[in-house]
Amino acid sequence: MISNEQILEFRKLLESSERPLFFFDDDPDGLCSYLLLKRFAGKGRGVVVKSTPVLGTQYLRKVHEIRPDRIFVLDKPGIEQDFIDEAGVQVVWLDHHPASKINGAHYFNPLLDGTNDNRPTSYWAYRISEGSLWMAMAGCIGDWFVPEFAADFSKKYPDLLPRVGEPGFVLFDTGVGKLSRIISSLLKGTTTEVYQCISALEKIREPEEIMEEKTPAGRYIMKYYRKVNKVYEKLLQKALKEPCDGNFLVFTYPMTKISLSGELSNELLYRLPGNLIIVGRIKKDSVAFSVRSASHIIPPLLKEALEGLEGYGGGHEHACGGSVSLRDFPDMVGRMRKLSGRKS
Ligand SMILES: [Mn+2]
Repeated sequence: MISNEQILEFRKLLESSERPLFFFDDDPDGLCSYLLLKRFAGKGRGVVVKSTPVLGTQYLRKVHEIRPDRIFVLDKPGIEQDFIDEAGVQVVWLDHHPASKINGAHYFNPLLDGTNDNRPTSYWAYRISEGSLWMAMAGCIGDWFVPEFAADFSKKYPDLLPRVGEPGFVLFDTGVGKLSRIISSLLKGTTTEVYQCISALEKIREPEEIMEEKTPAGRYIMKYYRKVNKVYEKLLQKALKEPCDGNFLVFTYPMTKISLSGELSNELLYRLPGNLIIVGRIKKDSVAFSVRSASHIIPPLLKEALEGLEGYGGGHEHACGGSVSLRDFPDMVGRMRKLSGRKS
């Protein structure tokens, strides 16, 4: 876990920064963490790190342009050592992915103490900021996690969460789950679109502005969500018709402008329980994929399935992602099927 002392320490690091720069992951957990911490700090710039799990040296350009006095990295599974060495200012890293070895960063990760506490980044950002409950809730449920403050949330917003339940139920069958999926949709699109959506989201004080389209920012967000959701629904309906034997489901779709693999695999896992789910987005010569399973610890399986193949992957126990060459994708799927103890 991250101790109370560390929470206070993080707060001080935020308060004593004049020009904080936040790099964050492109999902609701990453985005909500950023919004909570930025609102707490009352200043700062945010840069969304898309399409790579590791914050690399290509982002130093942003550091040189924005000239921060401290860098905060939120919900990214990795940072390149060269990025830290060349950033020129202190790097503070808040994350909950398997802990990595890194030098020179001020590293906050609940897994560092050897426990299996992998509560989401937005959970810790909420503890640090004591900010909006709804934003913390949307971030946590986006990462398939129901925090202990869900009960408070349900009391405050009964329409958005009539009762506390399983993560899948909350994410796909309640209002706050929809709110989280709306926030997720804002990160799909071109860089310009994404930053316009984020700045609209920064104006929101209460969820009803979005859910009931009560303010211009809320209407803007809903309009964007509906556009993304149209593409998503089409893919979901197709995936649900895919033959599956109750154990293993593979669904691939051609490169669209937006990646929806993470969201699709989550919903398929919920709608078709018991399956190991692989969703792949076919690019020119590679496949970007998501793997989900409620009953398997995925990272070791995935590591073995990728051995000798041209690809990489990793993530959480029950949710992983990665990329593999188009040529090797069928091999990887075949091995996953075998390794997961399923019929081949
Ligand atoms: Mn996360």
